[in-house]
Amino acid sequence: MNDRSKELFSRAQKRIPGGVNSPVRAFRSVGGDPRFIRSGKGSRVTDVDGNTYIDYLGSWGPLILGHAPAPVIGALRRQIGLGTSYGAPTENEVVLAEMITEAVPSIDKVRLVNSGTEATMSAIRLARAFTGRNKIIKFDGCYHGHVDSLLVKAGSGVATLGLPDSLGVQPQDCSSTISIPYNDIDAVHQVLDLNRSEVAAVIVEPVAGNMGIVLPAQGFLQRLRKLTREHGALLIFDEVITGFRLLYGGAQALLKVKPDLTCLGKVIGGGLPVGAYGGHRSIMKWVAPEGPVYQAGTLSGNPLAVSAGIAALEALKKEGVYAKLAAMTASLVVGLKKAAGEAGVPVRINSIGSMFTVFFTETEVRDFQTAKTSDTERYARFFHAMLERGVYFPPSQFETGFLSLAHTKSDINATIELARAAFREVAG
Ligand code: KE4
Repeated sequence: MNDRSKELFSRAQKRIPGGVNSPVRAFRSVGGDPRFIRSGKGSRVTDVDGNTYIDYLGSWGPLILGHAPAPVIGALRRQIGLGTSYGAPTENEVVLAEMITEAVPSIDKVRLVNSGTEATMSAIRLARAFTGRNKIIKFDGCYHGHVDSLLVKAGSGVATLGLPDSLGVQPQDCSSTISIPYNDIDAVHQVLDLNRSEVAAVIVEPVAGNMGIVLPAQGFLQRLRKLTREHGALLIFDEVITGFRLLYGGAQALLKVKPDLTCLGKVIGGGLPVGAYGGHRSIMKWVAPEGPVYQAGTLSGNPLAVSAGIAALEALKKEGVYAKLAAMTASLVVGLKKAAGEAGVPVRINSIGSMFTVFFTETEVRDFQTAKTSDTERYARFFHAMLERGVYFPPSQFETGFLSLAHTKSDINATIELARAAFREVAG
């Protein structure tokens, strides 16, 4: 029963575009009406009709500690009585910057912003200024926020320049952006050679999370690092999802590849709005007011968001945190694969650390083309079959599921049991 959600959704659509403040929340790719959430605690969320769900969305990544974790709530309680924003530097911004630079060796200096989009937008501007070049290479299926120059659909063939992927983005906004297939290192080589000394940067999700999970092929990132260095282009890792999610030092620590610039977000805000970009001091010194690359933000380094971020990172520094998350995710994945097999439903599950995606396809998913072989209609039916049973998966085949430190063995076992029934339901 979700009458109250339905009523709120019809009210919302009168005053908010699509009734939501971010498109993917509207359930358009899975159909049906979104559930309006009233509260979250630990591994669960409760909607306005009183239905509770084991939550694998985790607010699209930030909630690695689960909902309303005590360390973050405590930090917010201590801060809120001291005020919410001063528009002046604070000690905690220094503390968070020191934690990030200590955790990520490739980051000597870091600038806090308010979203992942601001982080990638600023990193691109900085790369263009630092190199004196214009062109950007990105990868099909990777999403870096709603930056005009990165809202690009792949042009046909590897050499053609990008085309706008949204109305309102002008052709000239993305005519310097080339989008090529993820994991296609030969295409990278070809494009860098074709655009010799014109490419400012290559921006990549080191583990892609926005086409569902797609892992970098063996050696892909290492060769990307080598090629960009040889061509004088900067390598930007968009770790908005993977930063402090896959390891305390992010995907770059796990995969042992050092980018020139890193974009962060989600986890480092502990559930409040934060983004960040950082890198080698020789590059970061170009950022205003130290250098000529302008970037600003009224609430950048906001005391509430920063105190939540510090509390979250302190909790993640504890011994064994990431091993526990990976082990729990692995047992969920094994159980889901078995449940799908018993129901005769072909799935491919990609996972790494505490991230996973159930693709409804028999094809190995290694880039956007293969991800798109998935049966999105069957995914939609599976999503609702699980939702009705009290399990909240991402409302899109091309998104990532997340576990948190609040998920328990009984959550995992219950999810697998419920999935057994859901897979049977969608088998036909
Ligand atoms: P935000 O501007 O949404 O904070 O971050 C943009 C962004 C940048 N880079 C990566 C790798 C990202 O995944 C994102 C945002 N992720 C999406 C879903 N995967 C956020 C959900 C939404 O758009 O509502």
